Amino acid sequence: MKIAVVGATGLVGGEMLKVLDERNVQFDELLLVASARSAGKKMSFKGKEYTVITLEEAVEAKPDLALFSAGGNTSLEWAPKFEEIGTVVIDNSSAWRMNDRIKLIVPEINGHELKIDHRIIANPNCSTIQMVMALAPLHKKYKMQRIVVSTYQSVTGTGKAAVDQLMDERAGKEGEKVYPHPIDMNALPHIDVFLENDYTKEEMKMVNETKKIFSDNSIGLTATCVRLPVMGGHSESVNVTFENDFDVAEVKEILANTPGIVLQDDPKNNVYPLPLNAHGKDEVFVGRIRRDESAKNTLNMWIVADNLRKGAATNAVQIAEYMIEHSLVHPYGIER
Ligand code: A2P
Ligand code: 11C
Repeated sequence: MKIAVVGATGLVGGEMLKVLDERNVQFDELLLVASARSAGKKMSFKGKEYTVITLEEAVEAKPDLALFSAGGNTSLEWAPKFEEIGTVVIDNSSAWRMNDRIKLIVPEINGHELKIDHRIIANPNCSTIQMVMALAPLHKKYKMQRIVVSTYQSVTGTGKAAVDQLMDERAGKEGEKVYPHPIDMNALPHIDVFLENDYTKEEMKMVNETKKIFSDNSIGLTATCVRLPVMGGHSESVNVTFENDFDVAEVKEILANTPGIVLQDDPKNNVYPLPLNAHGKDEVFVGRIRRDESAKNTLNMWIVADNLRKGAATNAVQIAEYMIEHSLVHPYGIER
């Protein structure tokens, strides 16, 4: 088994390496891939030194599995080249998510959709993953009709350059600006680009990806996505209306018993999910669970997760594990 991490020098790529190590994913060979700018650079994994290679070199090396997190354009151009040589590509960018022939997977929810002929698999957007993780068990029981979500997103979602902008602003230093406004001491209601309908692409990712993951176009969803000077993870205020009524105590019990979810809901003792506490963790944290007293069958909750972990690297590695466990990767390939 030969695994490539494309974007290995980036924030998500670095987290993918950590998660591969922590979960002790078994492979014989590892390829660390980045742009030509980084080719030749040395990186270490499990005490062994690796030289960063280019995408051209990685295709030559014919990996069995490639975890991509090097931006949408890189994925659009290069995922098909790997697909052609039989590599299973798990892509963290938005490039392939809404393509009809590509599966969009959160293993706990729709891993069963993965089949042997799937070569490019899309990892959903981080803010979508954490929300659907918390909603899936409730949807099963009460059936969701409409979701209103507002996000409070970490700068790590934009990548290394954004973390640098925040730190430079804090230190009073000049530097590269990736946001159109200062981010420190600020809140930007603008994540990814604006679209024709005046929503941002991030907001529409939440709408469209949620429907695709649940295979249900009838779910109504509206989102406002906001960037904050936060590092540990994304937070979300979610207001969800169900077809059937619920009992708040039962909602808490369902969430507490769902693998991958941690219930943190003890307001009297100031216990609720926080990005500082979610940082570096794989779980999705849920709290502030309340009935919306202004609408029928409607619930409010607060969902926090490390966007680089379950929102990106952990979910991608879980997809890889699922594909390996279910013999959906050809380690020694047909026609390779
Ligand atoms: P590099 O470090 O060589 O620029 P982040 O989101 O944290 O900024 O990381 C982006 C990742 O994607 C980095 O590993 C970066 O490599 C990689 N990357 C960006 N553009 C390309 C490209 N054209 N080809 C390959 N890798 C790329
Ligand atoms: C953010 N959610 O926090 C974005 C990052 O579509 O994969 C991931 C962008 C994407 O800015």
